[in-house]
Amino acid sequence: MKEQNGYHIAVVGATGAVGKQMIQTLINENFPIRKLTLLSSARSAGKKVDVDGQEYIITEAKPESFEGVDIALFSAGGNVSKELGPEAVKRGAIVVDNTSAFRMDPNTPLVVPEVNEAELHQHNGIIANPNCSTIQMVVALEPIRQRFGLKKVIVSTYQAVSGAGAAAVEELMEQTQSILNGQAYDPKILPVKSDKNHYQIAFNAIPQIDMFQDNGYTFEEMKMINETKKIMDSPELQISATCVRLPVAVGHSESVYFEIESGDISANDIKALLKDAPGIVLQDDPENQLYPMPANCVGKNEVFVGRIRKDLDEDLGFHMWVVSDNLLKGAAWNSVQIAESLVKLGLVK
Ligand code: NAP
Ligand code: 12T
Repeated sequence: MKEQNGYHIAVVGATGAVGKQMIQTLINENFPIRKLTLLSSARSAGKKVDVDGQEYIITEAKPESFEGVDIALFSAGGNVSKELGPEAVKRGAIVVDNTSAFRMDPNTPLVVPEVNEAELHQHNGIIANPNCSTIQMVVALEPIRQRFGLKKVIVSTYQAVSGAGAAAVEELMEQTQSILNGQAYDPKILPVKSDKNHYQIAFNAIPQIDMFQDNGYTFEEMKMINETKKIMDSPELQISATCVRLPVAVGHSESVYFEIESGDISANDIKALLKDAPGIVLQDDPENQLYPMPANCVGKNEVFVGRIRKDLDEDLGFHMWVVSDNLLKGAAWNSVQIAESLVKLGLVK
């Protein structure tokens, strides 16, 4: 990366699973960077990292870290965003926040550029990046909603451990090895590090992502429900979710049932629509066993859709399978895409 005219970018949580992908995505997308500031907690401060052949030193994130920063990409947990996000804004930066801290704040745009890029004009310094599972689902549903209307959605997810951070990926790897070697293991991270109990993830499926809420849904399920309504500006949408963790390192999969408002249409009509929709790759050819799988989506920015079928009983109902790299479109790429949109729309000073 050359010093050039461009923007001063800060990455908060630069040593994490998402932060590392943010740095890589900025480089891959050739984002115009004049200066790059890499921030973490005191634990990683002083650590050296290589970015495109240049050495950078990680520093501890503090209010003063944002002096002169144009765009700050936050991915260090909700508490860090709540504390330092406003400090960055105070110093003139635009914050793109990957945590759930501001997503449901009515004054904060919640943006997936393929769906609601224009919301960026309403920002007050902070723009929220939606939950990973929500992002890939709304990219696939929005073209359908626009053409046929959307009445109801029922989604079940099959989520990768990298969504829960670098330590969760390490736990899956080490636990798998221990089990194969016949050794004892002691789950410490999944399903949720701060919750009471921890369970085996290797060779298992855990129907808990994030903490349980009083209504019996997990917070991840409620994020999918509430964020989808906000992004699609559809408060009346009927939607429910079940979120499940699988022993997959990267790539979330989703089985999505949806009912359109009206239209005498076939599965082929949905396929034709999604084939040309922004950010989507259609992989749907049962005869040749073509369908999306996480292992084939790792490292790709797009949302992959397949297995599109009409429901056998409900005339307005359809099923589809949606897969994407949760660290890219689900997090780093969507954030960098928001930064690109901000530049394109002239919203960065
Ligand atoms: P991770 O691998 O555990 O990394 C956490 C990062 O945050 C590390 O860089 C860590 O730095 C930094 N950090 C922790 N406490 C900090 C503090 N007090 N001040 C400054 N930096 C601090 O986690 P991850 O998977 O990258 O996720 C990070 C956050 O992103 C999550 O908490 C979540 O809110 C959000 N996230 C969003 C999505 C989404 O759906 N869009 C997906 C995944 C994650 P050290 O190296 O110093 O510990
Ligand atoms: N706990 O919406 O554990 O910030 O996979 C995303 C993913 C929080 C979030 C996970 C999480 C978020 C997870």
